[in-house]
Amino acid sequence: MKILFLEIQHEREWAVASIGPAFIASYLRQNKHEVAFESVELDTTVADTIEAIKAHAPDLLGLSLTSRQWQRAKRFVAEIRQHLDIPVITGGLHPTFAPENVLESPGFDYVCLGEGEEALLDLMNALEAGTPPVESTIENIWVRGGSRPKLRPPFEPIDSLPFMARDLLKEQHGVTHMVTQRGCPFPCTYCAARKFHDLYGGIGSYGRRRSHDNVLEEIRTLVDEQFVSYITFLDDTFTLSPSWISKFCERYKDEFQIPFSVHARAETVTPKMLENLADAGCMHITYGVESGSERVRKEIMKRVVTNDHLLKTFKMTQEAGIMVTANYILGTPGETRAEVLETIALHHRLQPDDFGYFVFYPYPGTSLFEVCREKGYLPDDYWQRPANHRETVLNLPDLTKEDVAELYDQFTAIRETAYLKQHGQQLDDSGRDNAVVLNTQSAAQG
Ligand code: B12
Ligand code: SF4
Repeated sequence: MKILFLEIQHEREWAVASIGPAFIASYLRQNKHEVAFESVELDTTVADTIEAIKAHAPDLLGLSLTSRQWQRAKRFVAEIRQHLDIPVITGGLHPTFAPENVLESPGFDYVCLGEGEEALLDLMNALEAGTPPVESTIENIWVRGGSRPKLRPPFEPIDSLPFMARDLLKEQHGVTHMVTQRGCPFPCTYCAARKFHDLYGGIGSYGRRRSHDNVLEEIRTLVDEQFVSYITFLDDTFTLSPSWISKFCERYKDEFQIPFSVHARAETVTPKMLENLADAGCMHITYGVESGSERVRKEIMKRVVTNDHLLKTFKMTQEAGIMVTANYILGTPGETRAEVLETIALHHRLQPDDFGYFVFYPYPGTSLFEVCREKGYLPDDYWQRPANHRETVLNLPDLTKEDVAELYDQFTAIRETAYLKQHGQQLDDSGRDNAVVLNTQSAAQG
């Protein structure tokens, strides 16, 4: 049986958008199913997509969706299904935390809640056997018209998952993406990623980390098979466990000389850890700063780190020879204009090598989404609007839309000045999108 994953590009094209499907693909292949990916580029029409689907001749269509991809995916699937009678399943962040909204849209037959490897295999086996589920009897799979399914526990042992199907990813110039863990235990109220922990509450722990042997074996295999120039560790908080990091650094540097980057939380790093990371080849750490106001961080975002701690951590990281990216969020519910200005002030003191700035967007399932809903800050057409990080969708009492736009422009101006200083040339339009020019991923809203 064959599944075709449609990779729905939106706004700008992302170099790698299908980590989840690449994990699933490997697992399905191991179980004798066929998998293909088809990228729906920004200029790809529905008619082009239909032709591409026909050429692949799949038995099932799969889509992995973040909230940003959702609006375009919804339109495409509705139209595709008017022409093709192929069942559609979707999974990933958005369908997991807004399943009812997805299943209300025409064309979607199944939503996968949470991890997809075993659930999709069970569904494909059932479809292949000619017994498609009519109720949500397969754990994690919500059938259109059925009730919410039970969840199976998170996959264990995580080391037994096959390595991602890299042949399906569009990794370029030897830049390789690695995932060594699933889950992040922190309580950040704006974060969609942490909601997986809540989803699995009572069933099993979502937080799992691969063993050093397993991670190093994957890198070894890659190095044997292809040119690897740089590794981007995509884990939400790579520095979660000091003992894991210490052993990893020791073994990694003995075997590889490949530079890499990670995402971290300032509270989780120590001078010794930074020294070890730098020694092993870590070139770049992205920290979520989010706000310059300790009140906003503590009361609204549930992040208790102090500004002093952030300043020390940034200094320590740069002194260890590691470049630093800071990510900021502006326009959270309850934040004032003066507090956003505190973020700008802190940015000037932190002096990161690069930074990303994101207007707060209330992702379904997050605590702050609930706050916005309860307080009436969400627009009436919330579910019809595309998610974005450039302008606020909220009707906030303490910050007007104009305030947020003007403050966002202040960040853009700072960025342009920094960029001109560094490169001596104008930013082109493609470089303006959320300032992800040098930065690949926000630990916060990205
Ligand atoms: C890698 C990553 C990226 C990469 C690739 C993104 C992508 N996948 O599209 C890059 C750098 C390009 C990126 C960019 C952005 N990202 Co990003 N990113 C991540 C990150 C750190 C890891 C995702 C990942 O690969 N996880 C590992 C895999 C194994 O897990 P998974 O994706 O959940 O997949 C499993 C299940 O969900 C399920 N599943 C997934 N898809 C499918 C499909 C089917 C058919 C089935 C059955 C099952 C299934 O099975 C998988 C295996 O078990 C997550 C944080 C996180 N922990 O999820 C944020 C995250 C997904 N990103 C986020 C955001 C906001 C962004 C940006 C908007 C950032 C910005 N501010 O500009 C952009 C836009 C990206 C986009 N395409 O919409 C949010 C999404 C929130 C939401 N509700 O949509 C997250 C959750 C971060 C956060 N803390 O809130 N991102
Ligand atoms: S924002 Fe970062 S540290 Fe906080 S829960 Fe999400 S991934 Fe973890």
